[in-house]
Amino acid sequence: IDKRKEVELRKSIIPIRQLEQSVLFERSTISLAQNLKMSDSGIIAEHKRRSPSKSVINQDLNVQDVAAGYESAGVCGMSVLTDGKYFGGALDDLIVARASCKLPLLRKEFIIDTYQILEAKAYGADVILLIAAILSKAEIKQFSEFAKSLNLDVLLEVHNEEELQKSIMPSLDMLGVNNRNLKTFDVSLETSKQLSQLIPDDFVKVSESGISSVEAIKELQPFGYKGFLIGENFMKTANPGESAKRFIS
Ligand code: IGP
Repeated sequence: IDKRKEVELRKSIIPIRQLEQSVLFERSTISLAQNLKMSDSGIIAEHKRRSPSKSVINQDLNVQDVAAGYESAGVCGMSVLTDGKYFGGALDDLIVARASCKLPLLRKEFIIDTYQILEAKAYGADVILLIAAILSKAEIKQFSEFAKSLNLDVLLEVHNEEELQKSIMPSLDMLGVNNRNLKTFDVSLETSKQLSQLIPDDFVKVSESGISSVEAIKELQPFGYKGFLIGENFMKTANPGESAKRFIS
């Protein structure tokens, strides 16, 4: 099932009005960008059951335990994959995470419609991800301004200079550089290092994917990175919270 079809089906089941009337829609959001600015560790810890590159990572854990574990480890925020097809996630994972911790939550999703941003808010997210590789400049502008109007933070993800240049605009809070090449699935921290100088200082810089050691973080910090999005390295262990704790001094 493709994303467009999925979104249209969801809309037909839960209309926009209903999302807007949900309890969590009224909640005051927490800013991940602000958290990252004040933090030393900058860890954004992800819940991810599987991925296209790795297939199964961990199917045995409760989102509840993972969220509570990340929170007690002292991470800055949590990312929750809600895509089912490629990552085995669901919107309900977001609700469960919301009920289990007070961390700012990122809805990790392929956002192609404002409806998904309303859903993010209604299911307890504080932050949305926008992926430059799948959006036009006009869409990035429309979606990020819409998210800001709902008091959600926006993390914009890029893989290369071209995506970065088309994306820089004031309605973004954080710029994320994905170290994973979408075509080959190769990861290289060099991507973050090379693109860092092109990101204006008014955005919080986040390095995403393939981070598997504290040394990697130490290596990226001099390039201005404040946030580090880590999934697999924590999720492949039996206790992701404990694993995250080792990254925080
Ligand atoms: C986490 P890793 O290598 O630590 O598991 O990566 C995160 O960066 C990755 O899941 C991710 C992602 C995405 C997933 C980055 N951008 C976009 C889905 C969609």
